[in-house]
Amino acid sequence: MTKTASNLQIDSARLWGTIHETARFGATPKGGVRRLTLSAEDKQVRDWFREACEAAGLELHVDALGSMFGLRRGRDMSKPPIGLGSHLDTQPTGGKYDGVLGTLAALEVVRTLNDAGIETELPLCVCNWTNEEGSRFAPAMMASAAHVGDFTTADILSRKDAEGVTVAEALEAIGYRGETPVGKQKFSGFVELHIEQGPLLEAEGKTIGVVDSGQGVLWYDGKITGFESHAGSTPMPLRRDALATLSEIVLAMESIASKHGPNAVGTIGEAVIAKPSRNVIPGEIAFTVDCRSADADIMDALDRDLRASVAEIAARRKVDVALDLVWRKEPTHFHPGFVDTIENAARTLGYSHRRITSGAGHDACNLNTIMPAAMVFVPCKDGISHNELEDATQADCAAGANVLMHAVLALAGVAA
Ligand code: HGY
Ligand code: MN
Ligand code: MN
Repeated sequence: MTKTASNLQIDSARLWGTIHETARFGATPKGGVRRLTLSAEDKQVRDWFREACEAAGLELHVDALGSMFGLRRGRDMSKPPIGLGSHLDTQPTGGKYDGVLGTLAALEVVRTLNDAGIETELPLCVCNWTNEEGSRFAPAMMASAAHVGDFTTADILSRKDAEGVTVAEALEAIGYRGETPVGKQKFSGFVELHIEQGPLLEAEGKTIGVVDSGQGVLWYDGKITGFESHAGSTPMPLRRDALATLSEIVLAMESIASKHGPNAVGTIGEAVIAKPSRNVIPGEIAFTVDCRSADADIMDALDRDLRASVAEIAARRKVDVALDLVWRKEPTHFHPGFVDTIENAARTLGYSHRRITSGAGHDACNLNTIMPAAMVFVPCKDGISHNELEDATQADCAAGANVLMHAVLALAGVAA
């Protein structure tokens, strides 16, 4: 029986089931998911996703960076598809919903349209983008960045993880170095569903976030070179202590971000002492910096202030600090027409909603640089994400998937 599109609802239990079925790939004792990109666990979920897409009648292809595309034919195949999806890789302390909700909701939309016998005017393309998280290989949103031309495929294939494994080797190891050239899959636009990863929707009791913008991102690689020496016999004034230096830089980052707040954040998330020993003053440390703001001028100010602070600390402590900007992603302003379409879907479906800026980066932010794109948010418990406690409700996940489906139907059109 062909239901009319207007009263269509996704199958909430089926979506919820897929989220929890795939959470076993990389499940952690604390209830999280550790599924680093291109790992054995990522292969498990990719294999599952491939099978599910093909069972839903999608024509699946994989590009040279492992991104997966499942095409659902439309009546008018002369036009590029509307893309929907997200990512299936997680952080080391990841949860069940970050990226997963958007990717599996895209599959659920297709399953629902199949069940209802609905053909869209434009084709649809369900996507799983490789390495959105940027934890194992930098930068984050790596594959969608290459898709829009911010990086060459060769550059990305040569990126190495902490063990020196390249992206190319990792792709081959799991059998996902595809044939399709990166960027060959064209789109008429892209819509991504994601958990908010922040506290606003829950705090305001809103079910849907209509995402109209996203913060810009600055990523730096840092290296501090001090001087190893004896922890017992080196007088304090003579030390060139790399860890004490980093400690000052961490606190400087915190005060710089607070100074430019509330529209600025700064984090030092990684620090590795080169040759650690309890009774040696640390001489060499590698560290990373992540700064963000929705305002490009504030991003420039964060960069200026951080560099000035690092120079002052280094000079005073007689150490060398190298700070290399390895990635700059400008703030995102999503396509107004797509944003309105999402807002209309939320309103028509009767869900409470508000406009919202994304604090996190997403593949849709990259895609928006070459095509119309926008996002749908749903709340997550206490705004927690990138933490094994990450949680969301079945009702909110279903609401987000319904808004995604009706926005996509409005954008792709329903064949007469
Ligand atoms: O870093 C981010 O914003 C995303 O979670 N990869
Ligand atoms: Mn994500
Ligand atoms: Mn994430």
